Amino acid sequence: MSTELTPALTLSREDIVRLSERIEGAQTGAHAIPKLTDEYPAMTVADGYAVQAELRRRRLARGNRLIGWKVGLTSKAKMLQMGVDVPSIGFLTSDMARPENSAISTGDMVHPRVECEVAFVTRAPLAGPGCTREQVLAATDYVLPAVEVIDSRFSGFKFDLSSVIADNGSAARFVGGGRARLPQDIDLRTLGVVLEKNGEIVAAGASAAVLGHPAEAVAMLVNILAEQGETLPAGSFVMSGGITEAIPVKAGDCVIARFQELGDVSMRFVA
Ligand code: OOG
Ligand code: MG
Repeated sequence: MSTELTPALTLSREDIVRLSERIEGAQTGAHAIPKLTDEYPAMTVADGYAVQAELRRRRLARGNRLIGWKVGLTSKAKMLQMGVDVPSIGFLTSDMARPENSAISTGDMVHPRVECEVAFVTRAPLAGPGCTREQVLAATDYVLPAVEVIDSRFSGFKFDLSSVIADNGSAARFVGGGRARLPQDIDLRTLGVVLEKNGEIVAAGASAAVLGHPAEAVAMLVNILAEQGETLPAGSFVMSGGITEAIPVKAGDCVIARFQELGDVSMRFVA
């Protein structure tokens, strides 16, 4: 699996700004747009990250705080579901956080889906290249269970790697909860998770589905950040990627992710 940012940029600065405005418009208007590669077939991964960086700059300029990062497409189930087999990263800001047990509105999203993820909170800075799982575990304050609500801004939830990176990895909302645990107190590979929607089990898996060990995904994130000249500061919240395939949700749905060792994370969706 290569995450190298080659070939380099093909988009002009004007294109990057225009595409970030287009994605931002789709986000705020909750309407789908064609994937970016329909118009820019030569768009590269580096172009995608340039659009994402501009989206982040604009989000922070509006007063939102950077809380951390997400890694996506880190499990076989997710890669198969989306037809993209290279992990990608996206940023998480304060406006995307939702409390556990809360009502999450679907009216301001296009076609939301939920994913069960192991989240990490760091207590020391991490920098790549060459960041390892061991370094991630040593820098981890605690782990906790999380549900990510993803919402591709692209029609039919269909995209390629460059487009989904530009769209901030479909990031929309996230809920952390359950029980925080020290990483050394549990086996982070064998954590089971059961996802229930309206009382029925709709997905189940184990944490090793995420690159063999979810801390591996955090190391990959740090190394992708390094390719962009960035590091992961202490106190970051990082979601390591969906363990199972993502499940669509609509207004009226109740979702509970039940994690072994880490407890439950629940939410309901309203119009
Ligand atoms: C891309 C984001 C994937 C994950 O956990 O794998 C992701 C998508 O599937 O829309 O967040
Ligand atoms: Mg995810």
